[in-house]
Amino acid sequence: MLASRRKWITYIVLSAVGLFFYLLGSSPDTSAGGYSNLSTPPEKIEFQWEKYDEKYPVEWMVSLPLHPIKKLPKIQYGFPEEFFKVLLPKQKMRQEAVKESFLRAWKTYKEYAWMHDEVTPLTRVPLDSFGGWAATLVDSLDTLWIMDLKDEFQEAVLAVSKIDFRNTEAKEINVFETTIRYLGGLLSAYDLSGEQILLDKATELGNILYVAFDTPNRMPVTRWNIHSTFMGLSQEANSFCLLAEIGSLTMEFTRLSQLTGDPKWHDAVDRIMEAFSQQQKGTRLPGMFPVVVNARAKNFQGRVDTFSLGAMSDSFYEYLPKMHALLGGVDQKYGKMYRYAMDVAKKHILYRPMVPDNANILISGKVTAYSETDIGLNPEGQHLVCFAGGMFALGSKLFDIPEHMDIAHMLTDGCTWSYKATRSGMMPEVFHMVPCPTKEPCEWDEGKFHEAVVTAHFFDKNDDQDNSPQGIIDRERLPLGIRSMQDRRYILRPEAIESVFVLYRTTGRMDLLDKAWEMFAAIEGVTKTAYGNAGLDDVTIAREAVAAGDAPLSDRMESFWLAETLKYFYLMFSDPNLISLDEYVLNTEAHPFKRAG
Ligand code: DMJ
Repeated sequence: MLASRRKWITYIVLSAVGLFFYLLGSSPDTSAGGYSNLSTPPEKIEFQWEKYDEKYPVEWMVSLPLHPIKKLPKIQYGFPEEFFKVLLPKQKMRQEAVKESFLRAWKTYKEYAWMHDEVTPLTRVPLDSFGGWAATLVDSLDTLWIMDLKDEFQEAVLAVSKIDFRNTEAKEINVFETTIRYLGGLLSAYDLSGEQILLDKATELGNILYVAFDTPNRMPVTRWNIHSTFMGLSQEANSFCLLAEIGSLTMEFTRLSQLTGDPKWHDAVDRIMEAFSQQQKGTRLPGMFPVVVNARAKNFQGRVDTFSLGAMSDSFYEYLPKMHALLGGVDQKYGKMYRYAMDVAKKHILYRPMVPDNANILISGKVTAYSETDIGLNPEGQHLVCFAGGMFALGSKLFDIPEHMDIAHMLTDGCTWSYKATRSGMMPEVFHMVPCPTKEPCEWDEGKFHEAVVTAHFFDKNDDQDNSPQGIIDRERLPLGIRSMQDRRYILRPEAIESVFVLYRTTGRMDLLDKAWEMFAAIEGVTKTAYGNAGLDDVTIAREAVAAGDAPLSDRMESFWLAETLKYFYLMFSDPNLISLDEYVLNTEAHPFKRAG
């Protein structure tokens, strides 16, 4: 009794903390815009990093590991000749449809928001949501190259040369978003094209971002008030810091060091990862880290004891195997940390949901660790966590863990199941299911599902409504298997197609081609506007309503639609040798970096 009261209190406190961060706009779920100062009056500053006097210079630097210790295992499936003759040509039309969608958005961006961060897909208005450095332009560079839009690419490169990263009207810089979208975009476009200006710009931005690491313990300020730094005020890392924001700067900073030969960026992020690796055993859920950590105290072991592979944590785990690949396996800590973390995630975070078709799927949830032995599962599902299938597939190949490939299949199928389950054919941002008692399959039990639906909607009870299970299911338009939806939007996110793509490239599972096409057709069918694609506010709206022009669309098209979602769809239907995973490793914004070795 006491324990369950304690759980409720903890749940309420954690929800309040979550809400606090959400309202602050501090979730790495970037739908809120990434900058919390959109409404504050703009103040133009020019940050002259060349004249910046470091307050806490490093005394020694870790050198950049250059040569792979051994050849890493092959990642991609060996597609047979027959595939190239028969199946691949059939994908051409699909690929063209994806390219057409990209071009529609790109043209609107060019015409109405060139050099701004985004263009709004309904009203065609420019929006500066990420520092005003032309986020869509930089984020899309490599997609232009990959889609063989070389003229548009050259025009964009010319425009990149005019971006001045020393100027921003934003008061606060989100270092993580700036790193994955801008730095990642520039580095990848350089890796693909060899255009020197792209590396020069990446270096300019890297030098500015390096100043965020000038703190007493060399942990970076992740929500960075660039104005006060410029005014000469000293800075400290944040004491409430999201795991993903501090723990996934590694790939971009390391790639910059690899390409320039200057080890300082790699050194900066290696210090963070060394600290994580030393503290991995000491958390409430040893092996994993809480979603909020204290960078100011360099304490990564606990603040809020919620653990997840999803929002606020995601790319921290994603970057462990990817760093192993990027460094050619030279640094052993990444593999070690990954295996440890995934053993724990497998045991506690992944769950099998009870579904009407008894599909063989897994969902990645959330847990709260009350103590090392009292660990409570929150059977949540998120679009953001759908990257995990791809991560398990990559990790399975890189570290030779065959069992992880089974998990990769089940997690990815869990996401495609969730797409198919809704009336629009798209997965909601956040929802809850009913977990089976174990990870073994369990039979569908309608009574149990109804009970879960009623409990989940206990606080929404209203005497004027039908509060029976069926009444709630009808009113909320709940698909069977989903007991509640906390966030009904689909905001053009990439994670599900990302896993479908990685799983397809690693296993050659051919049914994924049709699955991917179904997903694309659903998304394009509902979110397409004359000027691009717009996020959908409610995925439970039937396609017929949408066809009648009744889709509740929101006037936002984040840069990841062009940088990630459309790129993954395009690569899905392309020759598997285009951006082979044996040659490239993609950052969390889908920017391919050349692998060592
Ligand atoms: C992207 O910017 C990145 O994939 C990030 O890691 C998480 N979310 C968005 C897209 O959903």
